[in-house]
Amino acid sequence: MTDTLFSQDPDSTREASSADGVVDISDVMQKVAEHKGCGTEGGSGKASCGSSAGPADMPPEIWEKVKNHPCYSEEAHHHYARMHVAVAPACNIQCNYCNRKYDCANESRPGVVSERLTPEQASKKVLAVASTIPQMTVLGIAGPGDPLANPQKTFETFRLISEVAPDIKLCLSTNGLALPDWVDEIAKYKVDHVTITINMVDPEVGQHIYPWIFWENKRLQGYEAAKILTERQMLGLEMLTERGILAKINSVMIPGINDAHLVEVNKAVKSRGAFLHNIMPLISAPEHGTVFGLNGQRGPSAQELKALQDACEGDMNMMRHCRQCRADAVGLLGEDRSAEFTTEKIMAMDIEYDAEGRKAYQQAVEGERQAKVAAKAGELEGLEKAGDISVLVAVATKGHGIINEHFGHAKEFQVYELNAKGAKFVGHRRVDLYCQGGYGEEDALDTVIAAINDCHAVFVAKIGGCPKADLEAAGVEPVDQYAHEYIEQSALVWFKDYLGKVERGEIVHQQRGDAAIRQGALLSQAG
Ligand code: CLF
Ligand code: SF4
Repeated sequence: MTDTLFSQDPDSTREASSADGVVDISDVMQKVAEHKGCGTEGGSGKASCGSSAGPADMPPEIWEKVKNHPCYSEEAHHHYARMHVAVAPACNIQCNYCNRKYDCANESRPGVVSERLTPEQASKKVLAVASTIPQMTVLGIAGPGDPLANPQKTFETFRLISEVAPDIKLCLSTNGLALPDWVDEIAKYKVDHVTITINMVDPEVGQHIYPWIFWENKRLQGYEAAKILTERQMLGLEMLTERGILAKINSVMIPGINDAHLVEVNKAVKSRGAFLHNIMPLISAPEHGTVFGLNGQRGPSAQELKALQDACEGDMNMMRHCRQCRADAVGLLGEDRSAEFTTEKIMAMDIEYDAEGRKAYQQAVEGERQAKVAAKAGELEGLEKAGDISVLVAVATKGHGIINEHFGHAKEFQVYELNAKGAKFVGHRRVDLYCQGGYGEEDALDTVIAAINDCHAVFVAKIGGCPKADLEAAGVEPVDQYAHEYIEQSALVWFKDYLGKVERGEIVHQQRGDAAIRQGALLSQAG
């Protein structure tokens, strides 16, 4: 019976229903808890869903939903892409980290503005992207305002896309205020993945994040506004859980305002059946024109963010690979191909939707994934000598789980934690490009070093002599001998070599310091 809880079959939830047809929420929560299955340990073996869980770690019907969703599976994000269509301009609340000139900062970082689309244009864009990028498996609506404050446009877009491209998963992100009113519509269109941004469960905290909400034709402020918002968010989450729709919770970590409180948020959403919790850093710079940016409210450091994610991981699957992407993002999570798909270019494209070709491509990707997992498993032996030693390493990659990017071309570094349990993805760091048209930019190198300063080594496909020397001077070992090999396998080989040197007394293991999360203007439109 529990196996059917998350089935796409709308009849399946009836098995958890009482005689009058109303689902017993405590019954559902119990089943969710039993069915998380994927554990919360992270690490190399049985990893969390937000990390790299595989089919052995969860019920098959949940695996089917997450296996090629780049946000719901960390492992999938190396191989599969998502796209957003910016069809939802209006919003029904105000967040202090948002400037309405830009996209919804809950799900798309501030600083870039999306091209607004009609549902018809959006549908055409999805076909254009799907026929160009066969690994694009998920269509998300994430703004630029709140999708459920624009329900007609949002659901018309879903309707059109499910007709022309039924193999594409549908996903949406909302602030939750209007969610309870639309859960049945969400289920009707088979939107299997819903994100709610929940930054507090206590209105005392919430009033410092939300200056107002627009509710029942009135603008409400302060404590009263935050109280209604949290009640609606919790109700919406429970309703999603009752219907077997996977809910992810995004939370923005705002030091001094909700950082300590997010542990309570984590407990509250877990107890209501949330599948995954994504704690993201506040991005606030004065040039974004947000209340927090103008007030000088800082975002967390890399280690502050990791410590909070680690503290919550004991209770729940944590997502650590979010790129806070824009409302018209296209591509793998770490890349941005939106400039290839402007309305003008799409309208000029000759589009042929090749469902069979997409399927064949995705089967090849599955083979690649399995080879990568097997390679990693082969290096787990001998790690016990790590004892309490744990190190971070940064990796330059263009995707596919391979070290395949030059140091100077990297716009971000992926960060892995290596310890006695294995290798685990724990985050990424955006950086300024070091290589600017053939020469190295010294200022950019300083920001790269600041961004990976908590790492012992940086794995790259290639690196020049100058940055190599500067990295070494900063205590970060540049490693280029694993070019075009699997990330986790290579990192574990390097780690065992590191442990051998410690054992033989050739080096003394030392913890590294903290690192900076980049705050300024982020990736350019051209990506
Ligand atoms: Fe988009 Fe969000 Fe769906 Fe993903 S993004 S609506 S769940 S398809 Fe993903 Fe982007 Fe992070 Fe969002 S990386 S901002 S979590
Ligand atoms: Fe901005 Fe999104 Fe908040 Fe609305 S919900 S105010 S669009 S960040």
